[in-house]
Amino acid sequence: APMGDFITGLPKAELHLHIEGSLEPELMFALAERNGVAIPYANIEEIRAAYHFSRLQDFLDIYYAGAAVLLTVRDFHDLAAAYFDRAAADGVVHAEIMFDPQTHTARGVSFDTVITGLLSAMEEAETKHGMTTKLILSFLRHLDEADAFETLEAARPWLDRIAAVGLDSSELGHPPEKFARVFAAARALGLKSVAHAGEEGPPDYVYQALDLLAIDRLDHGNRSLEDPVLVARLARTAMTLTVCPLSNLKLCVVDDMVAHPIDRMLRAGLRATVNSDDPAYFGGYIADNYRAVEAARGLTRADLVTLARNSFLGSFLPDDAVAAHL
Ligand code: ES4
Ligand code: ZN
Repeated sequence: APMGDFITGLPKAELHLHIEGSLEPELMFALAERNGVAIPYANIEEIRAAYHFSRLQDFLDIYYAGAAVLLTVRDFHDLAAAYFDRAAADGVVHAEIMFDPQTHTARGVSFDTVITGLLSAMEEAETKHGMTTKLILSFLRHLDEADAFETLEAARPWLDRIAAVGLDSSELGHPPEKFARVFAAARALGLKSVAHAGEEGPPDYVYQALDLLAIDRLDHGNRSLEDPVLVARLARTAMTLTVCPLSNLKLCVVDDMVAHPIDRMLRAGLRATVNSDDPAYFGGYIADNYRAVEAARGLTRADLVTLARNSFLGSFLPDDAVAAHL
């Protein structure tokens, strides 16, 4: 398909990717065997068959259970290496990947084990694929503020290799304000910040992420469209939105891909980007996400170029590196 080749060949940055969400059923099964960890599936087909969700929490329950097979430095390396190989094949030349340290420290896997494996795969990807990479430490918002502060403390020896903090997991009932002090502490340490907001949560959560967390980038942000004043502010401030179309479909943030708002976001002047979120769970990597909205919404080549351009503008690369990609 000519448009598919155009999309794959378009150099792009991935800005919204949970590395734990890139754990494919094949690797989950292999790691379960390698580590002697029991998983509630008899085979790979059963794993795939479990991936039907009607809301964010349905997915999160399965995603946290799947992560239980990740134990060693090598496991985290293999997980991330598989993602970088797949992303490179989709034309990703820069990737900013999120990880959820608390998912692992809660199971007795140390912060250092997790980050050592991820960093080694990042270094390898830079050499093997000529791509650049950055790491984002994401706090789990269903846990309390003290747990997030402990996680930030565990990150202290690694701060020169962490670009930003993030905020993910169950959005409803866990507003950004809960983490205002942690984000202020992270900013004081020189970290940038992102937060999931407006995925299931209301526009008020997006205002909180802007005003109380001072985020540099907004993950999802779909429900901002319900508030024209908020849309105007996001456009005026050139806030990057990391939109994830296949995730939106699987988690019922949109009812149908033909109703996806990606082109409305662009027409409203928003700096929207397309990303894969949890590709092993949502049915595709970044080029699949571009193709899905291109097909459903009739995006033009100029729109696709704008989306890819926005991904570099919204990245945490230094200005000269961004300019080299435009
Ligand atoms: C996530 Cl799609 C999504 N939303 C919130 N938290 C997450 N963690 C992993 N994927
Ligand atoms: Zn996400």
